[in-house]
Amino acid sequence: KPPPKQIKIAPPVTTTGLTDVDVRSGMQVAALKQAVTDHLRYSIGHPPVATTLHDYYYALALAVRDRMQHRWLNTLQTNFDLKRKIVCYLSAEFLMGPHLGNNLLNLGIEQEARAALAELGQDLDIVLECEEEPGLGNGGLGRLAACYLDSLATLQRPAVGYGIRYEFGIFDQEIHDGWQAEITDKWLRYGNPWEIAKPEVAHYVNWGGHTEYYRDEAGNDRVRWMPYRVVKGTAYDTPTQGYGVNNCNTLRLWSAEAVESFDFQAFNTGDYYQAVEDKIISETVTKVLYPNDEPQIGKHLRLGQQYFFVSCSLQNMLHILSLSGVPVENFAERYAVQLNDTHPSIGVVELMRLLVDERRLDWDKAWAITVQTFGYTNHTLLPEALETWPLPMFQALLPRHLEIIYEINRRFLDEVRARFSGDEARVARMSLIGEEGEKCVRMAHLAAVGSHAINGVAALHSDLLKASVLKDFYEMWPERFSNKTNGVTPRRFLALANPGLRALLNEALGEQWPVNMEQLHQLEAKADDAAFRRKWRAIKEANKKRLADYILAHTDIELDPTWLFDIQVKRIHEYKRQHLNVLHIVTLYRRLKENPGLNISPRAFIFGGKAAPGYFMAKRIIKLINGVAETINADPDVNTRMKVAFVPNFNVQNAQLIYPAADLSEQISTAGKEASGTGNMKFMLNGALTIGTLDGANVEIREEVGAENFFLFGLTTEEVEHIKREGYHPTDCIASNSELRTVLELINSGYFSRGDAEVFRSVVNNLTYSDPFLVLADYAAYVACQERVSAAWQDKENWTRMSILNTARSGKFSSDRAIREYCDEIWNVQPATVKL
Ligand code: 4GP
Repeated sequence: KPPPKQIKIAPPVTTTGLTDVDVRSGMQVAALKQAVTDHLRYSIGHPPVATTLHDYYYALALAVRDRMQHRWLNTLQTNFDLKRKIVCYLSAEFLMGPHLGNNLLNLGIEQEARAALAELGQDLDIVLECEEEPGLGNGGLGRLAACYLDSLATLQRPAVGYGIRYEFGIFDQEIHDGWQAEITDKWLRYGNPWEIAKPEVAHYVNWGGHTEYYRDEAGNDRVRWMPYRVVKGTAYDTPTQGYGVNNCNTLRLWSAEAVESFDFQAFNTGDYYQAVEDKIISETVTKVLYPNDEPQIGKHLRLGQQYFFVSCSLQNMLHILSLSGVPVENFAERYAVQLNDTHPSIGVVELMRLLVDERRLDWDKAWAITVQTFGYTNHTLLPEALETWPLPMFQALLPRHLEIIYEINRRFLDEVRARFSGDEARVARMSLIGEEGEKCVRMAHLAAVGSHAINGVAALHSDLLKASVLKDFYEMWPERFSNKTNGVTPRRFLALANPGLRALLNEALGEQWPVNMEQLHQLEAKADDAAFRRKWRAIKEANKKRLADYILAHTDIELDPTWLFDIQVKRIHEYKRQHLNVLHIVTLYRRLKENPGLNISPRAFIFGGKAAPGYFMAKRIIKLINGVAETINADPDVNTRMKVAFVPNFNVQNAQLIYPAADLSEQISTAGKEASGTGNMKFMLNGALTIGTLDGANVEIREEVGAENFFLFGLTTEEVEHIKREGYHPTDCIASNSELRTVLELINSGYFSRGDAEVFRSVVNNLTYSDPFLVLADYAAYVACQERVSAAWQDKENWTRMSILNTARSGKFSSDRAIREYCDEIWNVQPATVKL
């Protein structure tokens, strides 16, 4: 066929005088209004009588996406032309949160969009609430990945986030009679305007079967993998827009599909239904996100998910490399691949397989490329969270990978023996294969061996990593280790979440602070200005009112915005010690009952967070919080001075209401257990004071803000280890503290469970006889520290001063700082300016 004739099409002129180009890319009110109207008509297609609020959300989202599309294509072209090295962030989770508000902010068109909708008779704030957030993550690590994508685009670094398009994200939490109920998260139910399906971008992923050896044309021995099943992964792209720049990067999520033609056997024998069943099996791979803190769940499928997305991603990188005409030998010069925890660490083996079996590189060359390509971030020291896979299961799913692991291990252990000769105990400890008990593949070891850079996520955590779980690896390769303290994006978690404070900061500092958080230091001088403090307080109180309205609407609990808002929101986990918080609440309750005249600062205790569906103790803790809330909130002796509320379904959307409303941020994990925490940073940014242990990034928060502006309590990591070594007896804590004893007895009596003494027995027994996270050991110090908080709250002016200083000194915790460190010290990735 001859090529199509080139003709020039003039942009059509619409009735409003706007050209088509404007309607798709114009940033003014008229263009946006026309774009929304067009999308309502041509993309959605409901007649006016049937047009819903959700339709307006969808139409505006599409209009915004058009604007991003323009920037996105320019970014891809620029990166291609400049041949820049690209960051590939491999993560099983991306907890992005609602897109619309953030994209309007990053594009700088919030006011225009608001005005355009107003002209159409709609309120932007109400339209924003229609968005169903993509909950493709459990918590910390998934949200960190999302913050990092925001910073990568804002800092103009070429980057792709590679992950999984789960059909069902993290469950929605409802509270039924105080208990958590899990509801399937059907986030794709009404479509997803942010993603662009790319059915032609597809890769094939093998599963199971066996391997065969053969000799190639050149006489070299090679291996062929004869799989039992082939699954097809197709790409869904979500553009991620930088703030105040044209750069717009890609989040590429893979979705599993059956390979129709693969099972011809079944088709040929007429077994159509068998073939359809296989199709269903293939498609379950990306069905659902698994919880991160249930050690045994969905093992087989989870490994399948990990391999699936990692294989698609690496194949995709190789494919793009060859499109660019770059030889495969230069892979590591073009890609910096970061492993977000061990979930994608099978990538080390998969890249070896692709290079050696498929591209026929020799082993040493392939290994050098692999190690130079990968970096590994560890997010937890909890032993039960360190991934291992039983050998038989691994072999059944990935037979070729197990062979490659054996070969990597053989060479690696030779190196260990050469360095530490005679130390066979060390060899056994470091091996990629665990041999004590059931044999298994140790994914953290694989990640450490296959990466040139290994990092923890806060200074303390990185030190503990070197001293505990990865000690042997540190002794082997000290130069691979570094710390990269986490950060959070100030765009979403300050500018977007706290518009009142944003306006005040703009007035005080100009408008550059969201990309230059060190400027916040200039606020320090304002902390002594009484008029500024008044404005600061008014903003906080308005935020508290906004949250109180939300809580009233969702729980029927009415909170007074003039009270101290004391907030703990995060996953429910014993090491995070929500139950320590509850013990303090019950202590205060008893004190008030016994001494009605007691002078306390009135407080609202607010909780939020999901428990893994199979985590018994965490689910009891939710019930306990709600039981205590029910009793206290209904008790007229105390409910004018204290109340308790559990916000259901903690997610990114309601987090944006919660952080700005906090006076006090609860960061009370057992020292040595919380790798970093990022909620602690979001609270600080919004001017909350922290009550916390010396754990994770709390240590650095306290360093930045000053000890006098931080409520510190509790055992240190060394003390925790010491006590555990000596033999910890929680009963001793109870024997020596009659108030603690009474509190535990009250809980155990059924007082907070409508007389049913069974409900909390397991919690009380666990604390009394085991208490693995030293709740009772820290109880007295915590209660005493809370008294200091109450006293400090009485001095409003000084509290406000401290609040201002918290925001003023939070600059270090911007994800921009963290991403600069990764780019400079691990990835070696330079900015690329995108012009339109
Ligand atoms: C979390 C850690 O528990 C948290 O301390 C840290 O701030 C966050 O990662 C980001 O680094 N870990 C997880 C997980 O979310 O699944 O292990």
